[in-house]
Amino acid sequence: MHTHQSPPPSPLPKYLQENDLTQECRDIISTLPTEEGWVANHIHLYQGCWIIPRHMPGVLAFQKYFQARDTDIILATTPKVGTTWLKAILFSLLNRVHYPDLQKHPLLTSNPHVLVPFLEIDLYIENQVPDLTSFVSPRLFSTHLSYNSLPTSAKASNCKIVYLCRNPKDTFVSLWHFTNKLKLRGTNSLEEAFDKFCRGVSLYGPYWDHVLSFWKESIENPQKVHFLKYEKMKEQPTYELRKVAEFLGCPFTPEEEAKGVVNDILSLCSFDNLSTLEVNKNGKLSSGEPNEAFFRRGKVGDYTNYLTAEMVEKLDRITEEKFRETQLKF
Ligand code: PAP
Repeated sequence: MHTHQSPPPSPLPKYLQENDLTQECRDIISTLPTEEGWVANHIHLYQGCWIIPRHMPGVLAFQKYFQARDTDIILATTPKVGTTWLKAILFSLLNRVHYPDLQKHPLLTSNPHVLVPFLEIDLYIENQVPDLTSFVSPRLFSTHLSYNSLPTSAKASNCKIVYLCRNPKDTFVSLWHFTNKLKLRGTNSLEEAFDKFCRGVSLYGPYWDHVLSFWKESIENPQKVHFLKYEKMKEQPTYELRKVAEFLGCPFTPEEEAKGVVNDILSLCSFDNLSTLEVNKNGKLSSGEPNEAFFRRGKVGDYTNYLTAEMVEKLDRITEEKFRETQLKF
């Protein structure tokens, strides 16, 4: 007689599971500086970037096996700077010919993270050598790795990188909320999280090193890296979107301008539209994060509701010091 017993349900959502780590990963991790994590138990400093154990196999495989094509487009961000928004915008921009009917657009039924997967967090975690044949040119991917940690082929090829950043105060507040939402028990105190962020110990941080790595490349190689700010996207969305389209070699035609395609894309991808869709209110990513966790307020300056004057001053001071050699201002 067969008794079919299903395995007991895993108590942990997938984004917290670490049991798939290879011995190679465990060996590398055991040599790395370690701190207490924001959601996972631990976070490790790998090649100057703080990474959680679950992402390590994906990071290693991405670095080892990814072969960039000259036509590839990579959205690079540090977490909580508007990645989800830019994924939606880039997907709509690049696929606008395929989906002229906005009532039937894939963004209405799929979260942007599904349409534009992370290389190291989605594709190369699922499979050491993922099958990318379903991606047609131009392939659109995303990454949270800093410029210095990208695979050689991504740096050496002519693939294009759109980099999005956001002021560190809103980024921190957004990260604090997000990680508290993902934690199964308790919350990170604002003060402790703030201390970690200021010391650079945040997901894919230090925040400032991440921004600087892409900023430097965007100055030296503006054909390769297009540097964007969340605040400017909010302030002048049509101007910024036209610039991105030009950078990616797909500028809006006069006919498209006349038809209002620029504004159509921006409306489709707006916070109000995306955050109220059924898929984003109740859906989940395959890794277990609820889609609604990626849509909180979507505003500039929300930090004023959370940070004390001392915290603001401290973060401003660090930012000024770190970005002294640049024209970067927030
Ligand atoms: P990720 O890096 O983990 O993918 P990411 O999308 O960068 O996260 O961060 C989410 C932030 O972008 C949230 O900011 P908040 O906490 O300050 O509110 C989220 O609200 C905001 N966001 C998501 N979608 C949009 C959108 N369409 N327009 C503007 N902001 C958005």
